[in-house]
Amino acid sequence: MKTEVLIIGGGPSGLLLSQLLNKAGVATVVLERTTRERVLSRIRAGVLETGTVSLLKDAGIATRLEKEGLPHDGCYLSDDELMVHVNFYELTGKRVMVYGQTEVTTDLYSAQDDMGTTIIHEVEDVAIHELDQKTSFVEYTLEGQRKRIDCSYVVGCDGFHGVSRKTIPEDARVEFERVYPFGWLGVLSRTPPANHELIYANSSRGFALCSMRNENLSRYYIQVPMSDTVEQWSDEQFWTELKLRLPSETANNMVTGASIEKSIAPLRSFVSEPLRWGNLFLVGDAAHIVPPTGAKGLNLAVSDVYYLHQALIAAIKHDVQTDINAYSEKALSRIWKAMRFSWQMTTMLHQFDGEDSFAGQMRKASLSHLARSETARRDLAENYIGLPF
Ligand code: FAS
Ligand code: PHB
Repeated sequence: MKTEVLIIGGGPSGLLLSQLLNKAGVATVVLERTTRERVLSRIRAGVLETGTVSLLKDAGIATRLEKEGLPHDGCYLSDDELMVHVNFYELTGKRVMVYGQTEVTTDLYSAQDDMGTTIIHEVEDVAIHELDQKTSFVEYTLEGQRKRIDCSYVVGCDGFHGVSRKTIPEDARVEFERVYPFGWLGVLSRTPPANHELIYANSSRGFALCSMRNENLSRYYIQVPMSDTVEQWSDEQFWTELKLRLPSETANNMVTGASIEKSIAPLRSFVSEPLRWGNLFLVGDAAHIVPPTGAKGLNLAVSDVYYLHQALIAAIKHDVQTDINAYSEKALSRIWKAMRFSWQMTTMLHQFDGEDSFAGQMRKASLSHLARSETARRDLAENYIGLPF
């Protein structure tokens, strides 16, 4: 088999890249390790930046998003009883869209079905070869048969644990990492959201987040030690602890209910440079991971797709190499700014093991400054709605 662009990974970045390239007449094949059902069962991101929404519109998959998505003009940050509203729309003229990553991936899959693109599921032992030749090839096993696809380009959209980043020789990679000593215990419940906009809560007991998927589907998180397991947290224990971390008015009015999903996600900041190795390009979580405190994970994957799809179309359709040669540097410039914002939000809102009382005071001072300074709120708003591509 032969194709122009071989995409490894059928998550949001792989499917969005496939959608945009096929719309421009570039042939692709997507190799996905697991099943479509498994991909669609993941509960991940919930907030879409303005740039993400417009690229999804360009990709022709925003119809349901425009109907069911919840536009949010701002969010709240709380510190015990203090509630600070950051009005993105007032401060930047832009807003964000609350629409789950699961829905985005569902919309991408159905658009890809309509387009009749090639997505091969349940592949095993993917191996990438001859990246320094004009034509590369990728091998994989499907139902016990070893297969091969020749291609002009390979794009690693295969997430943090994928094969593509590790195909770049270790001595050619520079990796930057910060592992946080806590995780997020997340709960999904068929209950009305605690607030009309998100609340990022700092408290003397640790971080909490009140988010949502729609008017009757809420998503909540609390910071927990990495040693915790989901089994240790009954629904009742979760709701009790969540309420203790929120302003009392929000806690008292909150509607609780049975969890329909409960999981613990680890938090890390990670970047691997460069994003290109011969005919191989890295996109999304294959190249970088952000703590979800800044709602950047999915949105960063989308901005990588934004840069790379344009570069690949220019190279394949018009034999222009400029953008493809500039991809790594251009994408990394935006990645590092989102990395900084996510790290800043995480350190401002979480308690760290063994920290002294000074650290707690610094968090309180940051939130008190945010309450009083429009400049500080504008800086947060500009980063949260997404820096320009
Ligand atoms: P993904 O990891 O989504 O997709 C990679 C795909 O590649 C997967 O389908 C995988 O099965 C496949 N794959 C892996 N190895 C392969 C191989 N060798 N061969 C073929 N296929 C292979 N972001 C936010 O903005 N907000 C959040 O709240 C948030 N919560 C998260 C919670 C968790 C538990 C995790 C893990 C991530 C979370 N993220 C969040 C980040 C997340 O949304 C990612 O940024 C987003 O999924 C990135 O998309 P992709 O780059 O497509 O990677
Ligand atoms: C979510 O709704 O899952 C969500 C929203 C904002 C974040 C992280 C997660 O920063």
